[in-house]
Amino acid sequence: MTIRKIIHIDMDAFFASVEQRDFPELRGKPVIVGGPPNSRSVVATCSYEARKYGIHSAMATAKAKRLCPHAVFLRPRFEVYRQVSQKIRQIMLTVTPLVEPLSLDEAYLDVTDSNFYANSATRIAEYLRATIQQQTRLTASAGISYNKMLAKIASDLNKPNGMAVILPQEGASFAAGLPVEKFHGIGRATAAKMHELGIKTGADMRDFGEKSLIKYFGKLGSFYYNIAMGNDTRPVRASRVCKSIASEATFAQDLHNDDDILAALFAHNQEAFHDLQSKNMCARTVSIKIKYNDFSQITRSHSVTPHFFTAKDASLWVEKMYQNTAKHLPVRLVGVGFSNLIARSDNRQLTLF
Ligand code: TTP
Ligand code: MG
Repeated sequence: MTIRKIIHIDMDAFFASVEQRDFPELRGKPVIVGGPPNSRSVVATCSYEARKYGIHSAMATAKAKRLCPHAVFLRPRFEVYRQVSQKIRQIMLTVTPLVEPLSLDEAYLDVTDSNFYANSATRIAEYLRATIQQQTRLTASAGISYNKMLAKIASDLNKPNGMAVILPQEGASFAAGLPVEKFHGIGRATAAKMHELGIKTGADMRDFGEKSLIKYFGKLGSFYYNIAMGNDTRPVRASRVCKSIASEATFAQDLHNDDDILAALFAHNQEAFHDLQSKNMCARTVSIKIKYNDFSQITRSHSVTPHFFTAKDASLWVEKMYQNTAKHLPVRLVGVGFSNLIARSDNRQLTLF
């Protein structure tokens, strides 16, 4: 079995860093993102300046206010975080299609077969952190190892704005020395139960033995036994592939003439194609959809090989398909969609290095 190369990327103080980026007056200050401090809400996250006061995610905002009365409390702006998240996802997809997002700010990448930087996972991680910083003005930390569990633990070792590598020959002893509560997948209740059994570290877990772990923890016992030795065979699962991309809209007033309808179709073609590109995808099929004022609807599609290279290529077929529609009723909606999607090859990116 080949040894895998897994990278775990995790943005630093994500929501709070976005706020400090967008509002420079907040930089260097304790910033808390979450519900209002006078409510029963909790802290989503806080800046590293606020962490010095002992504030952390999931703490009651009222408590955070007591610990640091002069902190700035902000409501989350999810729309902005989602946009940043998409941007970092795109950057990740330039080095491998095997990207598994865990949350808005975190993902695993399997770069075992990546051609970048002579297949050096460390240099790929450096490239990702630098590119993320360049394109989003936010810092990320990275962990590099031969499985998901160790990569995730490694990304925490030099946080913020740092990275760490756990090599194959180091994994077992690293896991042996790790307190049980530091293993991801061992929650607070399980950790407490292990403590009662005298299990404090990975080494204790290993010595306790697989059979006994199964006896006390059921099926998960085997998983615990394996992670205790730094073994984790879970594959990186690429995020669900997007099946189609479309742009459409209903008109305020029905359109009657061909030129106007075609102009609208071209605009949607442009929009959908642009969306496709921003997701690093290519499409083999283009479709049009037209709804008439009697609420009937038609769709037409056309496929090419290997795929559409430009919006113009697709628009030629959009026009042809429209001209072949026989109906001549006023139109209330038009749309253009792309399907049969494939990931854009990385050749273009490769020349950048
Ligand atoms: P994390 O990566 O856990 O935290 P973080 O990025 O803020 O800080 P760190 O530098 O330690 O990685 O979570 C990412 C975002 O998810 C975080 O910015 C806010 C949100 N979040 C919540 O809303 N509630 C929570 O309990 C946690 C843990 C995170
Ligand atoms: Mg984070």
